[in-house]
Amino acid sequence: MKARVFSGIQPTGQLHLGNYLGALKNWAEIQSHYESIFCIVDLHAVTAYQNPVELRSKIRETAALFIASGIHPKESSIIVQSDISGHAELAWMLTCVTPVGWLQRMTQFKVKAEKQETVGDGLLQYPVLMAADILLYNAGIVPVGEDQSQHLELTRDIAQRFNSLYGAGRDLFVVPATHLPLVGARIMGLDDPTQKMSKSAIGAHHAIALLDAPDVLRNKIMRATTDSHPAVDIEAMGPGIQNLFNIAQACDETVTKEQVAFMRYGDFKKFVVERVMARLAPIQAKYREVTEDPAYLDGVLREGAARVRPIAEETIRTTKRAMGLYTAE
Ligand code: AQP
Repeated sequence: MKARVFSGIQPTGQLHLGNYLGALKNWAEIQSHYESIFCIVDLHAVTAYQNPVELRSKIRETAALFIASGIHPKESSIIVQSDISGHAELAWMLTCVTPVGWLQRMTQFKVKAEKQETVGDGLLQYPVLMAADILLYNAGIVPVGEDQSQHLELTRDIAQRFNSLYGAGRDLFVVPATHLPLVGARIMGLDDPTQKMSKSAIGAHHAIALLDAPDVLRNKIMRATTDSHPAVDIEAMGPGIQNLFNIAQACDETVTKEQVAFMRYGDFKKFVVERVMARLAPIQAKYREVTEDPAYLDGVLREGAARVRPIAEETIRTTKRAMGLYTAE
């Protein structure tokens, strides 16, 4: 039996190169080795206010981008989180075994809470819902970018705590492992290479969206923040140059440091533009094809949900039984 993989992306903002290189590309590469479930995590998205009309369309856009990035719907199950009620149900059961101090320590919570006047409970609970997503399917492997490592560590802690409280000597939940990509685990913002590239950052030149037109992405890369050196010094790359190099190498694995040594920054940026364009052009073409037929996308999501629902229902049943909750005989 193949090990099970689970991962997800929020249908918020515009999916960017960090989401692709840190997550989607990795998913596409490993999917055939595992039983893979890839999820559009809309319940996570609403931990911050989302315009309902936009959210509905972003869910479809994200599903289409999964397929355009190389996720095969026949090989992997593509699902929407709110379509499977077990995610929210299990999250409640896990909430009840999670000390609030564990959640308050999460870096992402602290960073996001700082930016809000009133902090919603959902933002604090975010990593418990993420644990529920993974444990619902007893996924052994979770491919994510580096920014999610801390949440994964918390998922392991919650699983272990639940097992020891309710497992009666056995492991009810598989304790999952993190799978980081070798290159591209942390892509930084083009305008500020000390900050992770992020959908919610506001700078117009911060992120390369997967659906950016060629002239838009060229412009963003050519304006990327570097440093005052004239040419690439491969022994001492500043954070901006290092980030652009990581992007080029993650887009094209044949790229080496020697290839870019002593390149003047303008030429180096053109070199990066070419690698990014070559990587994104087929994704954009496939995206257009997939979105031409709305019924196709609905079918993919329906099929994915039908495939995983029995797994989710079984986990809910066994978890409820273990906790002594009511289950109809
Ligand atoms: N900059 C990044 N480099 C590498 N991987 C990244 N990921 C996100 N940013 C980078 C990975 O993408 C997956 C999905 O992320 P998400 O949409 O669920 O939430 P996020 O990590 O919070 O992504 P964003 O873009 O930063 O969204 P906002 O701004 O809404 O918080 C994850 O596997 C993540 O590691």
